[in-house]
Amino acid sequence: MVHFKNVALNKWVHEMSDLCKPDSIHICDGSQQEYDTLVKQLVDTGAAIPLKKRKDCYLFRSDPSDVARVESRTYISTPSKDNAGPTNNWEDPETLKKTMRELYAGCMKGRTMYVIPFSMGPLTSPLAKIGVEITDSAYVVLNMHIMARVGTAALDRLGTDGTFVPCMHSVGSGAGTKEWPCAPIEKKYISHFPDENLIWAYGSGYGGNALLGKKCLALRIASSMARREDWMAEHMLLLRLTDPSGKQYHIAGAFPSACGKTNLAMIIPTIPGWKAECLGDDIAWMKPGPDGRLYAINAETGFFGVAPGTSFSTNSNAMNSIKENTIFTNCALTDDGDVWWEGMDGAKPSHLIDWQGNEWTPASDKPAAHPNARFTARASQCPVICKDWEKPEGVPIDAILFGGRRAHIAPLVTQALNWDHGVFLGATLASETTAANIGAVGKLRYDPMAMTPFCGYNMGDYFQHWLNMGDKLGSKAPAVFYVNWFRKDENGKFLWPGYGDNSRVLKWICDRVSGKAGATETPVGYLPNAADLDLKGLSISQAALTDLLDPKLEERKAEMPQLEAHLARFGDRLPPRIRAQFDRLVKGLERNKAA
Ligand code: GTP
Ligand code: SPV
Ligand code: MN
Repeated sequence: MVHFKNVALNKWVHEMSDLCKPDSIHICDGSQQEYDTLVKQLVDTGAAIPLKKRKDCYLFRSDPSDVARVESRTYISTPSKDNAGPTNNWEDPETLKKTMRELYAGCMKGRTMYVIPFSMGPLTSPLAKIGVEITDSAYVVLNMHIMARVGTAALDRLGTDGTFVPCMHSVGSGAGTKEWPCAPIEKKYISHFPDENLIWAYGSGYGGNALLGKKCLALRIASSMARREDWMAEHMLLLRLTDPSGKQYHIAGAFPSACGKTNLAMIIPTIPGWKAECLGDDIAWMKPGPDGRLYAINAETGFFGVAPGTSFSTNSNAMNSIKENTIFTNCALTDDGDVWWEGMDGAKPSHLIDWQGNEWTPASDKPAAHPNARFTARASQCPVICKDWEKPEGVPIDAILFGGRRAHIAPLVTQALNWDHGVFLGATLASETTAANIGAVGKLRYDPMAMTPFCGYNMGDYFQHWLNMGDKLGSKAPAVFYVNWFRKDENGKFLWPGYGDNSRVLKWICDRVSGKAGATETPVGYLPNAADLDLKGLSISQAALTDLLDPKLEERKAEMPQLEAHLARFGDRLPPRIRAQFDRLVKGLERNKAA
């Protein structure tokens, strides 16, 4: 029988193995040998397909019912429903645990139970947190090897009495295939018990439902810890920009799932003299440092990136990050043994095996890769990874960006008037939904701070936490901006070229931070004039530019009832300072009409 020096860990692993009854237990050491052994097993069973064209790369196909996060089955289970708030599913902890214990009972018979000790954040960082995931999925172990600091070092840091976040996971049964077992949707549970720093997941093997260090620990549980401990756990990319004079800027950006964090994190600026380096593409943990500024670390060690749309023309740094040692999930397979997805460079192949294992030709009416097909690759493989990406103390943040997909209304870029207004811009972030969640795609929803699916407590309290952090940071708080690369014209065409040309917006942002760029104040914030943006070498029509920089005050006004209804959901948990921002905006829009 296994034994751990850490008393609580030892007790928990025994309890869970008594409940789940696995055939054997494997304690993960995080070594390359462990990775290779598991890969070989999965190749032998047919679950992993080696890619002839890419060194040490493997393709996995999930069950067609298990292709993305399931927000409808994700729970924040606090003793009082109010503490989960209006944006989370809630069930009382005792009832939920009883239901899930029945599902876990004997669920690992015939399977191996893997115990994965891991650290989110660099092991020596004061911000790091230790988790231990129990899972019956070898695929999860492989992904965790890439996405987190897995193995003996994490156990060592735990010592005999250190605390960890227990992350319980089983793919379950009742649906799926031999290669990808899972549970039917109504038996899937992604449950969080923030008051106990505990995670219980059952029934899905995909992404954030199963790699529990990511959304479950590093966002939902961490956000609730962060509130208690005065720091921030955010759905943010991290980027360093260096201007032509050598001055560095660090930017953190919160965009909803599949809205361009990976792209921006790896941007290649089209403006001369500016350099961009990637520090992270999904999760930032931020805390005020000894100098009073806000410091951020990347909680992860890899990218679990959206494959469709990734190409040498949209994100060559991502393409170069996934040349080897990469796991691909739900991509299409080419006849010569490579992966393919919609939006890749070059012509469509004339024949493929699609993500479900079926023959595919360009005449097919279905996509060859699933829209939420993903790659898992080490951050260290990114050609523009910043040398400081693992600095234990993190990097000081100069600007925070919020953004999302909005075909209308939201201008290319807006600067918040002050911190409270910035929190208001975050709290009213709206974006069209994507395939990263199982549900409707393209539906506009409010997604405060891009955290709707990831906030582990009442979002009204979360707004207050943002305000409190601003009070702590005072004049050293980062400047806040709202960006939108996704504005469309009347024909449904994007108005802004996006990608590398987003560097033009980043340059304005940095220049605003250092007081060098102009802007005009409007009721929705500071907007650049066309002359304030560096547009050299860009071919864009005057009409498109005017439209992109138009604050659309009349349309805003028409949207105010919806905005008010969104804020009203939080009832008396809505901070008065957010309400005051709303009132200020109403007055500003009225005054504009009068003028
Ligand atoms: P998660 O990993 O799900 O949290 O998402 P992410 O924010 O990292 O998403 P990602 O960067 O992978 O977003 C990919 C999608 O955004 C693709 O469809 C891209 O084509 C699109 N995208 C990214 N940047 C731009 C841009 O500047 N303009 C346009 N039009 N689309 C963009
Ligand atoms: C997201 O959906 O925001 C992701 C992918 O980053 S997953 O890990 O599946 O949540
Ligand atoms: Mn994400």
